[in-house]
Parts: sequence; C-alpha cells; structure tokens
Amino acid sequence: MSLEALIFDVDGTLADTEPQGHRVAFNRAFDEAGLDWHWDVPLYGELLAVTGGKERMRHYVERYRPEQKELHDLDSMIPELHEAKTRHYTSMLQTGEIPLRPGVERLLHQAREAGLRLAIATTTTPANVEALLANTLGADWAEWFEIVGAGDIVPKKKPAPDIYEYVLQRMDIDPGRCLAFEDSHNGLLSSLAAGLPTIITINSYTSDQDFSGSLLVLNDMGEPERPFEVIAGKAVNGHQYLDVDMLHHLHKNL
Ligand code: XBP
Ligand code: MG
Repeated sequence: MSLEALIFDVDGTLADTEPQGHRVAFNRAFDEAGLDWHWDVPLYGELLAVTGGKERMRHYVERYRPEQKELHDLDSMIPELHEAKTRHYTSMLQTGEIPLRPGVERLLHQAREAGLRLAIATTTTPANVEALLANTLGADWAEWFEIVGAGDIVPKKKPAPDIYEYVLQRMDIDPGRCLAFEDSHNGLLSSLAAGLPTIITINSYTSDQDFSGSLLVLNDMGEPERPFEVIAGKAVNGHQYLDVDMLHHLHKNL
C-alpha cells in the first residue's frame, strides 16, 4: 500500500500549546470566575493525563479539590468555565505568540505540493484549531486539510481511537495508507488503536512517556539547517529532517 495521507494531532505536535497556551487560559478562566484554582506547570503536567479541557477540570476537582464539589454545581460550572477558557485561549493565539514547531510548516507545504491528503485528529475544541492555524498558516488554512476532526465530535476522546476512526471514515481511506503524527502517550494509544503507523515528536511534557509501538520518536521534525535528533527508532539514511521523501521511505519499509 502506498502512502496517501498524513493525519496530524494539534496540541503538542503542530505547536507547543500546552504550557504557555492552554494552561494559562485555564488559569485566566479560573481567576475571572473568582475561583482559587491555579494550575502551575508541574501540576498541569500531571493533569494532562486526562485529555480534554472539560474532562481535565472535573478530574482536578475529583482528585485534588474534592471539597469543591460541595461548593459548586460542576455540571453547569464546567461548561461555562470551558467557554471562558476557549475565549482566553483563542485571543492569546491572535497575537501569534505560539508558533508552529520546527519543520511543521515546511512539511505541510511540501506534502500539499506532493498531493498527499492532509487531515487533523485532535481532542481540542475546533475554535482552538482555527485560532492556531489561521494565525500561523494563514486565513486559507482550512483548505489545506480535507477533514478537521476535533473536540466533542466524538464522545470518547484520546486515548480512545474514536477521533482517528472518525477521520479515517470521513476520508474513506485505509489506515495502512496513512501516517499519523503525535506527541503524547495518550495520542499514540489512540492512533495505534485506529491502526495508524505513527511518528512521535516529543515536547517538554511528553519526553519521558512510553512510545512503544511508534515508528519513530524525534525531538522535532527538524529543518535543513537544524537537524532532528532521533530518540528511538530508525531514521532513513541521509535524512536529517522530516520531508515527504523520508515519509515515503518509512512507510515503504513498514
Ligand atoms: C489535547 C488536549 C487538550 C487541550 C484542551 O490532546 O487534551 O490539552 O487542553 O483543549 P491531544 P480543550 O493533543 O492528544 O489531542 O480545552 O478545548 O478541550
Ligand atoms: Mg497532542
């Protein structure tokens, strides 16, 4: 089977959005609501074990602040907090302060020119994808991707395979003709369960996670003047940054 499509996770893979993006937006929503909740960088790293912002807030209360359950009606408060968080996050991204990770824009351009089909499979809210990609790729970003599978469109978020299965079904493509790109253990569990060979680019929150079953683990996608580092797996001889040629080689040798 030949390689026909690339499916990308967003948070942590296309951009390092968690530590200075999502985390800060959650804290702004908590402050605005007059809550004494605060997620510092290490605590947020623990909370990332639960994907999805609404699910993560509920997990925080259950696990770290059980007394808050008596004080608030979480069923109505969490969706409101999440709306505020999305507002803060999307307005933070308007400033362009969170760039795409090394190699991402180059690879997307090249893949598009080579006629590979592109798609997105993410846990994050659709408005967050729009905010990131419109401010980095440009206003026509949506034309780059055949399908954007995001947020609550599937009931079960990663590590369940549902979002990848949704995207594959909408593309009407066999997972063996695709490569997925992820940054986290939960993301990898999701893509592998959907039958997708997966390349990992780690980040500060995920560098110690288990990526067994992935095709290749890199520090990032690399650029011609700034090669990637291989953390696990085998890069293709002579390649120092991820490009379409390397992806075809990796896929052929599956
Ligand atoms: C991403 C996430 C989310 C985003 C939050 O997971 O779990 O961190 O925090 O987005 P993945 P929402 O990269 O594996 O898709 O707050 O909109 O849910
Ligand atoms: Mg991710």
